[in-house]
Amino acid sequence: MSIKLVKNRSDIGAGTRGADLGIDAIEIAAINKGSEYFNNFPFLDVETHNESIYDKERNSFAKRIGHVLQQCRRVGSAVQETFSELQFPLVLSGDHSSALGTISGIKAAFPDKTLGVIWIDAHADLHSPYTSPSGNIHGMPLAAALANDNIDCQVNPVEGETLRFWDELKTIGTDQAKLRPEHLIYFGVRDTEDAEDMLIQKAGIKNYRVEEVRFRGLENCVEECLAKLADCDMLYVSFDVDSMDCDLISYGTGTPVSKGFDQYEVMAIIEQLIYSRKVVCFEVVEVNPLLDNKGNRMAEIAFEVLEYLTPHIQNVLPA
Ligand SMILES: [Mn+2]
Repeated sequence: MSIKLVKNRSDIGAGTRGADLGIDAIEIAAINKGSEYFNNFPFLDVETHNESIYDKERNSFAKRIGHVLQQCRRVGSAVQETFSELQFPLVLSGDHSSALGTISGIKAAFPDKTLGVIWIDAHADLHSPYTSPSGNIHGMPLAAALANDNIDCQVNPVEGETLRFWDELKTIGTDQAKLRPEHLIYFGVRDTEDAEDMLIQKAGIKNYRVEEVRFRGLENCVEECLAKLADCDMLYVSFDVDSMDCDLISYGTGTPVSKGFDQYEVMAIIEQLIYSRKVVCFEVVEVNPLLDNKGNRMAEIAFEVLEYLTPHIQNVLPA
């Protein structure tokens, strides 16, 4: 078994343009470092719908939802196809709405296996069109994966096409929820809205905050996280670069937040997860070089993380 890169240069789930350039920024960081990384792995380019940012008719509660749905289906098919070739999908995406596609692809490939998700992010990404203040779907992938509308916190009227597309988003690749709340664990979430906080509390979703990880020790927290996911047959690790501290690292991401992890903490968390031997897919998202205040720094750090973790993934792949 070997790694295959799935490149999904889509940013239509974000509110700010430029995350579609994140993958190329990471590749340029690799080239400038003299690395052959991107020459060493087979890859698949997922077709995109970035032209849909020009659509005048957009639903304000779930912007470009028809095209995001189609993009998630494409990512899901790419991930499922990668598994069918007995390869490990290492997904590089623009905005984080992609993760619903990735999760759908994993569940379509392994419908009878129980999935655990480790979400390393400053944000909970738990909004639905009913609760979202922005209508940007990169804040909604986990609500769709959990098939939870959080209707108790409804503020937006959702109807017609938006309702139909949202229902379709929740059922890509499967006819039911792809993920159970007890099988979702956050690392580094620190910028949420009330509706998300209420759902996190009600569903009992664990969030390892940056302070907790530092105070209790990173290894202890990851070990406990893996114990909580003991029922899961397979794990998906989703790394949003905004989980890192924007003041320390860079503002090169759509929704930067301070007081996050540094890259070494992220590398150590994911490395320990990999050695559970249950990680079947890893994804890196939300590098936006147009917003970078330090040249191409965010992409350089994202590549540092990728380059460090890849041999560890290879170490645990079946021969
Ligand atoms: Mn995110």
